Amino acid sequence: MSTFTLMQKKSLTALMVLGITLFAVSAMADVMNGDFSNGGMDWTVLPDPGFGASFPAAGGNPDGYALLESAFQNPGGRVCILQTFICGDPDQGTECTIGFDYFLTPIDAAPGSGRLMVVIDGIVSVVADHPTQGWNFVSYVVPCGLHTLQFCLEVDPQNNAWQAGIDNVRSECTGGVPNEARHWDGIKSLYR
Ligand SMILES: [Ca+2]
Repeated sequence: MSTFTLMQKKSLTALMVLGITLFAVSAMADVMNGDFSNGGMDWTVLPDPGFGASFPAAGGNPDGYALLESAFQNPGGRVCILQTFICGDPDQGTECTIGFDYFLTPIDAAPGSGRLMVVIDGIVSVVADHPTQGWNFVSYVVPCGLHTLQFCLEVDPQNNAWQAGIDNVRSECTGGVPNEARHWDGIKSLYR
């Protein structure tokens, strides 16, 4: 289960287009409440002391989002939000694309003392370890099927207050590479 390779893709709009293109063949399951329109429903919060998560109804991309925070004085550690979900049917699809929007902001912190991580089936990937501007997007490709997805804000000990935001968590199990993939550059322009 943990032997596959996580492939990080920075392709922004192309994957959104891919999702739209393949919607008809991948109607099964998905991340629940990935846009946080229902607060923290379907997400489990795992906070260390000095850390917390909340789900503001506004300020996301848009509306509700998950806000992970460390207190200024904290012993070091992390806060994670977690969800287990089924991305499509492993017999019908080859690739599950997991995408999300995020930001990472130092409130009062030493440079490099905080980082946002995504943990997919126990495999850790650092999403950001420096301040970001506005909302950013990233996606990962894993096999279709059952996955455990965590987002964690990890902060070094002592006087480091950071905030990280997560919104629009989504997954899509695709049945292979579509012909449209050859024309992503052309399609992409339609959505700009
Ligand atoms: Ca939202």
